Amino acid sequence: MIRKSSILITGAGGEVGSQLIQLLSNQENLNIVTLDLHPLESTISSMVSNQITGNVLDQNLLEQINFEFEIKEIYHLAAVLSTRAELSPNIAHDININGTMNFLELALKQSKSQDYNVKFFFPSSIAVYGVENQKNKVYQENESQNPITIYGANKLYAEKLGLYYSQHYNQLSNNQNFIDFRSLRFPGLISASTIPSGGTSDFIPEMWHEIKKQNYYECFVNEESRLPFLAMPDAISAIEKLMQYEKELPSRIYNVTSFNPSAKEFFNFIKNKNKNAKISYNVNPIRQKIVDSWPSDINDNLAKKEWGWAPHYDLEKTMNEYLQY
Ligand code: AKB
Repeated sequence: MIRKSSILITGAGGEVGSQLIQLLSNQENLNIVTLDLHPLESTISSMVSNQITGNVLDQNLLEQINFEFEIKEIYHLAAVLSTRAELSPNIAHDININGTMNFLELALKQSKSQDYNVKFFFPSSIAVYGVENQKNKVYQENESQNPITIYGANKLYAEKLGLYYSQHYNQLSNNQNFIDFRSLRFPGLISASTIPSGGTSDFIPEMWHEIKKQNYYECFVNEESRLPFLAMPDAISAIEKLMQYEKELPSRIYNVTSFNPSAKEFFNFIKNKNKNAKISYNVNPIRQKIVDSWPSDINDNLAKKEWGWAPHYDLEKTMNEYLQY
């Protein structure tokens, strides 16, 4: 074989990337190639075949990846999250859009050279939604697509790029090869082992980790703030199930969720376990405005219907079995 048959994970050092590597590394004869700005932690790097440290905007690097590997699947996780993106919309656009475009183009090149539709996983977000009243629930994926953040706008446009490369491109250019784009609109994610940074839904995972460490958390949004959430194991199994699904996926882009506590409700769950837990609220107006524009709940019936999605962890299970002190 001229090129090593592999799967490629960008943003591999992030919360989702490191957990995804742990899952995929259990597969026999799977060469995992990773790309991240920073070297992976040693426990994770030991699970991958090739660790590349570099930038998703580096065209020479992408040429080198295309030359060396025969890529069957791409998990493009590299992104600038919502709060951090607001600090520099240009950099966010560059990474979130031009970076994604680079890997869609790589996937198309690989599809053509292998005569095989490379599977492309794209982590979208509830940030694509913009609701007038935070208490609003989004019932369908085509509702309320009015993001107020550059991150949400980036994720929405990147979804459209994915549909272009997986549907319209081959129709317009009667090209036989295209990519098999699949996307999940992730809610907030909470991991027992890692803490997110740069996101706005971070107040829930931060609360748990900070109180675990010092019995206290200063929350950057008000106590009524409520967002849809998934426990990290469910997020990873949703990616696995969606990418392994072999029947047709008409919609390609799906909401997934499980529980949606308010900041106050989540704190009370922690307090039940840790009587010494304390919280204060120091609202950051920008982050509060972002949270208030996101729906307090989303409907994931389309994912349940089209590929059998079903979360394992509700809030009770998450607090009693996954987030154990
Ligand atoms: C963020 O807060 O930016 C992310 C997300 C909800 O997409 N965690």
